[in-house]
Amino acid sequence: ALRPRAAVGVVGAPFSRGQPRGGVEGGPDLIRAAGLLDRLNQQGCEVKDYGNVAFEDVVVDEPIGRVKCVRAVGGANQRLSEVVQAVKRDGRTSVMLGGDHSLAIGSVHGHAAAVGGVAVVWVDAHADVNTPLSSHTGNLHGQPMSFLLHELQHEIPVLPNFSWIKPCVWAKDLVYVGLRDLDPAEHYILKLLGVKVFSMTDVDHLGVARVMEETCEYLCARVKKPIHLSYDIDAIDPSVAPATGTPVVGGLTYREGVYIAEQLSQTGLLSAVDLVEVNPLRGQTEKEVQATVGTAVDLLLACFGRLRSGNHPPGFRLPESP
Ligand code: NNH
Ligand code: MN
Ligand code: MN
Ligand code: MN
Repeated sequence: ALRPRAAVGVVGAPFSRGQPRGGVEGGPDLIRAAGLLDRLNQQGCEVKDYGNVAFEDVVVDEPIGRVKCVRAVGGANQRLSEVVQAVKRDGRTSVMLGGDHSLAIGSVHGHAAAVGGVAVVWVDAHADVNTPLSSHTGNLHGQPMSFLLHELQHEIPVLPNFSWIKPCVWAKDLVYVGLRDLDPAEHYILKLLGVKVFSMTDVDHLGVARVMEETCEYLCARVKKPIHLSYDIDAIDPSVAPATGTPVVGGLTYREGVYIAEQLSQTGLLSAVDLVEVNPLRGQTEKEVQATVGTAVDLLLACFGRLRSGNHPPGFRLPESP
């Protein structure tokens, strides 16, 4: 049987203004240099590189309340949303390489704008659902879900360069996996909205297999919406993926992290993926950086059908005996 090759569109988003630590803008080129595109091609994907999004520099960007770099983050995400929409209109699964997690605003927005409603699986140590008013750090990478959720719109103040954003995710279409560092306001919001959460405690209690079974059942039970996977590398334990801005102990193992990607790939509904917060300047050694980047690549390969039990291409033939 001729299975159509999975079409993938890679978008680099070298942007770091959603948080204070420089270096995360080096993520996209580093993940490409580790061979992501060749390896996706080798495993049967048809890959197009859309290059790195050119973000305008915003020179004057005074904080608004506590929130930092509002205009830069708003403008960058507006551009990113346009590019992700183009990738989806080209009929490809979008792969957005960050950059910090504030970029999920544009990535999810663009995905939803192109395909209609989406479901979101957010794999992260953090919930990133602070509102601009609840955030204590003022970092927008801790807030992207608040701009995307319909149910939170009455909590969102008017911000410069944010007026283009349309909320596009319903709380019932969101699942978190890997949480272990929530702010009180975030915990309150997730309880209030009844969001499905699999914290690290749930991973310990149920095991990752049950967590993913329940995640896929939950998302596939109703109308099957295309899935947007937003993968923050800090979901993975810092012993495996140390080169990231806000490492939190007690994270997913490499195997749990890959299993999550494998299972979401098996749903056939993965329509966009973000891989964010790889920061080469946060590794203590070159080895730590390479371990983090290698993990990021393996997570992405698993998203596109790579199985640890092995794969072979559709018309594979053994060499003929002479
Ligand atoms: N909750 C904190 C904040 O809002 C930390 C967010 N940091 C992250 N998120 N790395 O993934 O600033
Ligand atoms: Mn995050
Ligand atoms: Mn995080
Ligand atoms: Mn806080």
